[in-house]
Amino acid sequence: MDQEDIRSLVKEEFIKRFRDRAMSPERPITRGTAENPETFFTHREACNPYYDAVPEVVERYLGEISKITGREYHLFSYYGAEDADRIVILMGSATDAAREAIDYLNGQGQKVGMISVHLYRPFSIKHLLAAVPKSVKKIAVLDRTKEPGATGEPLYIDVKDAFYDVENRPLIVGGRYGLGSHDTTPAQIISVFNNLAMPEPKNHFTIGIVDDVTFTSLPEVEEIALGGAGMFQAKFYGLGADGTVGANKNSVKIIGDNTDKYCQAYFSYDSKKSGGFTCSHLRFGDTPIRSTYLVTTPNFVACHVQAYLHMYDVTRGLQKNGTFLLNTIFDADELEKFMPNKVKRYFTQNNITVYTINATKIAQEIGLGNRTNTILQSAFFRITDVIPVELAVEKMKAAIVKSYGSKGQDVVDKNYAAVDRGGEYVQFAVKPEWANLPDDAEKQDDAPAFVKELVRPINAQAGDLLPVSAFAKFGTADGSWEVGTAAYEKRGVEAFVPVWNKDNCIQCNQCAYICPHAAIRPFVLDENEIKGFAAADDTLEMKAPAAMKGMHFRIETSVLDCLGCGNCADICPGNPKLGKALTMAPFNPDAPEMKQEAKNWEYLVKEVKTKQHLVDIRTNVKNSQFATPLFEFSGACSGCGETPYVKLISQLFGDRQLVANATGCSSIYSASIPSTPYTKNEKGQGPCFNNSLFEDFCEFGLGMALGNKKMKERVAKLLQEMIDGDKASDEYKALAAEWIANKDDADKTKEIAPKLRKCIAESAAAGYPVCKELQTLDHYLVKRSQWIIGGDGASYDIGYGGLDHVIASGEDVNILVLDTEVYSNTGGQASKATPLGAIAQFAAQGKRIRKKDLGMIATTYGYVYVAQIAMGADHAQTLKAIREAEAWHGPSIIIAYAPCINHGLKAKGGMGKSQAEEKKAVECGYWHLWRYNPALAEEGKNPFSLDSKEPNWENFHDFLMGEVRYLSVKKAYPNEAEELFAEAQKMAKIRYQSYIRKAAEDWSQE
Ligand SMILES: Cc1ncc(C[n+]2csc(CCOP(=O)(O)OP(=O)(O)O)c2C)c(N)n1
Ligand code: SF4
Ligand code: SF4
Ligand code: SF4
Repeated sequence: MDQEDIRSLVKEEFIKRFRDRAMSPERPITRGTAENPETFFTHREACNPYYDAVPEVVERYLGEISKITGREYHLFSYYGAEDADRIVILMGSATDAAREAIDYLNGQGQKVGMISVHLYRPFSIKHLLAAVPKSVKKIAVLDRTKEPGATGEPLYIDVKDAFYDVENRPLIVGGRYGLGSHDTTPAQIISVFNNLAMPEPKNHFTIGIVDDVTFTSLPEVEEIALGGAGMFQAKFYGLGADGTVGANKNSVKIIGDNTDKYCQAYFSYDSKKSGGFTCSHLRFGDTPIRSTYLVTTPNFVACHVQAYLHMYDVTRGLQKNGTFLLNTIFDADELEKFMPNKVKRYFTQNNITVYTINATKIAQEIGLGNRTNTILQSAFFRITDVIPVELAVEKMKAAIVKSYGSKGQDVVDKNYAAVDRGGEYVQFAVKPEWANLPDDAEKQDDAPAFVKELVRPINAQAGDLLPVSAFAKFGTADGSWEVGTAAYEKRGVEAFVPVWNKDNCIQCNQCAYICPHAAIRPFVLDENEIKGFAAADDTLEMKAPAAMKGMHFRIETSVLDCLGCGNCADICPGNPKLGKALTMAPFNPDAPEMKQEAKNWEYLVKEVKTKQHLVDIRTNVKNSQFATPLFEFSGACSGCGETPYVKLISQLFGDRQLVANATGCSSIYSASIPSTPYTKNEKGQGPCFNNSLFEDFCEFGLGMALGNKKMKERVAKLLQEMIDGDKASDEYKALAAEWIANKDDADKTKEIAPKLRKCIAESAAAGYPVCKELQTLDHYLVKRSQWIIGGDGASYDIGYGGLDHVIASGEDVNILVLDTEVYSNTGGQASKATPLGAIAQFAAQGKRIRKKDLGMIATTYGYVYVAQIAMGADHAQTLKAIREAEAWHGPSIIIAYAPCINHGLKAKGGMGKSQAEEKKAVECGYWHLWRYNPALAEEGKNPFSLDSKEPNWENFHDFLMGEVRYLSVKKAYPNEAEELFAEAQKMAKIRYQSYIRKAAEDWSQE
């Protein structure tokens, strides 16, 4: 419909009436009144006539729209057989899947139909009853929601109510579908009609899942290829950021723009921020495409990553006589050896034509590095012939000029070559003898059942096949998930890994300190442990710290968990004469030396005990890294600036840490099923994480802290009862008194807790009731470290009211603000932390107002510990701030600068320079390091200390030009950009001056 058509439906008079009701001092009214009990109810009912009128009005306008468009719309639209005996009632996108199912069943002589609901509230019983054919005997109402404890879901209850007074009313059942965007296919709708055909259809059913616990699910029906004649369906499996998705978007555009074909594309991803799994679902057809679900029965599958043959069920649903394209570095013989039996069997049984291409090699030959996408796109067009090859080639080349023209002819030519060489695919012979191959034996390892039965199938993209019992079995019904599952992923997706040269290593542990993925660590082996270690000769003898003198030191990388960012090698100081101790080398998981590294890692994490108890891990950066990270291998982007902070906190306080996390990148990389990077130490202790909402994370954490405080008070009360009673020994009474006196001291409680636990257990066993109760509460004995973690969007904007409330509460909580200066998780929208001049979404012309100084606001309370940090700029200041914040027995807030992929680091190595970028940010005055420690005020000292040096302002502009978020302002708005940058620098200076003034305050007279 165009604007004029819409205008013809709108009466100016009504718009005027609406506008006349707007607030205006020219004709004032009062709204938002407080209303007392005697009037509210009566007054509330006065609006009824307006609601009552809505259905008729909407129906009338839908009629008008139908006249204009030729498409018929009603409040309740009927589709299907006029004399249907069974119908479904539902609303939204699944109606299209239902339409396909209905056409299919009616084509087979059944009589089925559907009511799609267009106006849900007000719900017009009259219109519904009029829409249902009189022939209908049975109805299934489908709701895309779950209302635990209700007698049924909302639409189902409405429909039942609608038929309450109807004579000979149909039998009505209800069911749930598609929760959490679970795909709803025609096969699932067919199962609903099958259910209705039963003499006693199941009520309160589910579709699309297997519920083998409460048996709600309907029997599955095999997916059928629907969607009309001539429909071409394709699936492309790729690796996050490998260009597969971009190439497919381009293919759809080419086909859509240059033919009469209808096109559809949908791209699905896992929760990894990069290097994850992608699957592109494409449909092309000669008739409109109504398939509102993923491609389940492709004619064509392209697998761009050969390892996926083993990891995912890439042939699932591939139609008989379909086509499969594989990017592989293997020749036919090698591939035959590599290919799983299951895949071979499928190819033979279903007469699949298989092609292979070595796009990896071709890309390298052309000089495109690992960019295989254009080669594979070209191969797709050539193999499938969806449109004439010449046209496809012409259009792909035109798109290349558009995308890369500005980068020079050389880049254009390389991509042209990629298009031309897409024809270098060969057919791979499928052998008849594969038809009955047995499945390959499953690889055995010592992973726990939770990982084998739940985590791995989900990682293998087969989570939709798991039955309800798989979840129920492991006690996940309340939403809890086992910690430490990320360690079993061993993704091996990076192109480069660091290689350690012991001769150049000065044992500073900085590599481990800054690694965003906890993939590189120092290991300290004693005489026993070194004996079984394969790389024993490749270790260094330790000279310091004293407690480790004579032991053996090794820096080891988990090559299968590293994301190849390069930050470790970048910051490694190495030996001043000999050079760096870490260099990045190409990674091939099948190379013997890499396999050995993986084995070394295995040995070191399993057989070598932590030595962290030998030193005080809080004293300095080096010592901190002897502590085992209790946050490892998260799904964050390679080189993420946020995760090193999260990891460090887990090392320092993880054994007694609680985390209340805001929604954002940190909640996604910290807790996306099935991957949990938070893990536990040798004693089974570790951070306990929970995520509430984007907007209430601080209140959520405060709630945890208050609950914890209450329980500690209860413990203290019970211990006092023990002291006052006559059942415990004097020794135990003394211990209890010591705990009460020190219950907020982390170190002391850690020391007392084991002794006290023993005493409580003994007394409980002796039947002392107070101790029996104490025993249930003894996990509160060690002082907990309460962390509240969120991004700048959560902290500066959406959750700011709560943050302010929580720091004002005076309670002992630690807030970590991961400041990426944008809403990173949703693609980089501007927040109040976005600095003036930066381009972000919603600030497309560069932000025009300055960044909020959240830290300075927090200092105004006086009793809040505040720090601004940037790990890459000052390792020691970061450690000190985190340590002080945690030690402060009141609220603390740490604002941590975190480079992010949304910044577009221009430096060679991109996010591999995220730590270096933090350094530059501080050196040029873009970011400042400071701490406000209220403990100092109590001693009559200035609580504010400015930790970063006088910036080198001349580098400010260069710093901005090193990031796309600023550089693109210059490109888009050349006239205004310099002015904006100058203003940005001015704002940074104003900020800096405010810190200088604060640092100079005299507190001696306070
Ligand atoms: C009330 C609400 N609005 C929007 C969202 C969608 N959302 C989820 S995370 C996020 C951005 C988070 O940004 P930030 O707090 O800066 O954290 P980051 O991702 O940068 O770590 C948004 C907008 C939401 N979850 N809740
Ligand atoms: S390359 Fe990056 S992810 Fe790999 S060990 Fe180094 S810092 Fe960690
Ligand atoms: S950063 Fe370099 S020198 Fe320091 S411990 Fe790591 S490898 Fe050794
Ligand atoms: S903060 Fe940025 S770099 Fe880190 S995971 Fe999120 S998007 Fe990636």
